[in-house]
Amino acid sequence: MAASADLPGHRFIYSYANGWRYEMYVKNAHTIDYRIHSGMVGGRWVKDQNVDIARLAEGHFKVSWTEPTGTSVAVDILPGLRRVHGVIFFPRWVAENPQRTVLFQNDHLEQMTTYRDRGPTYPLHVVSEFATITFIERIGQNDETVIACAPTELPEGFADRTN
Ligand code: FER
Repeated sequence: MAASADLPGHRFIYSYANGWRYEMYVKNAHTIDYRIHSGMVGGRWVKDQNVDIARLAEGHFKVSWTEPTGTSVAVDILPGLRRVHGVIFFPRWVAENPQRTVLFQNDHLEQMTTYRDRGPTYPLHVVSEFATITFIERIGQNDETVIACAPTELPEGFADRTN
């Protein structure tokens, strides 16, 4: 991917240093769809999460947002260097019961905000990790077929592809 290229319309698969593997499709300038292939909340997937995208420099973007669960995330993506750095701020209730968030979140939004409002929120569980981008694909914006099933429903080896 050219260093000057923009994020929207791209799919990234990346592995954090702690072993957690994530897939993000930047659907457009303010929306992502994603799947979590492994890690504390492996199996979770989300469409139409509103995000802020800031271009910090040529080839360096920061994507940040707050989930309906109360989890906040700030991810720096450097496609040309195949590098990511993510900071995830989990509320205490997610750290204590991560499996409650392992689902297709769009079908359970009310349940998630109910958990969020019940808490406990603090102390936050902060995870700060570097990741390596293992797969980049330029798809185009607003394609609803890119993230359209659970990680468990994908063909064997889907997230293992490298390029
Ligand atoms: C990421 C780190 C965390 C990411 C999503 C999350 C799509 C979401 C975490 C959660 O809500 O559990 O790099 O990319």
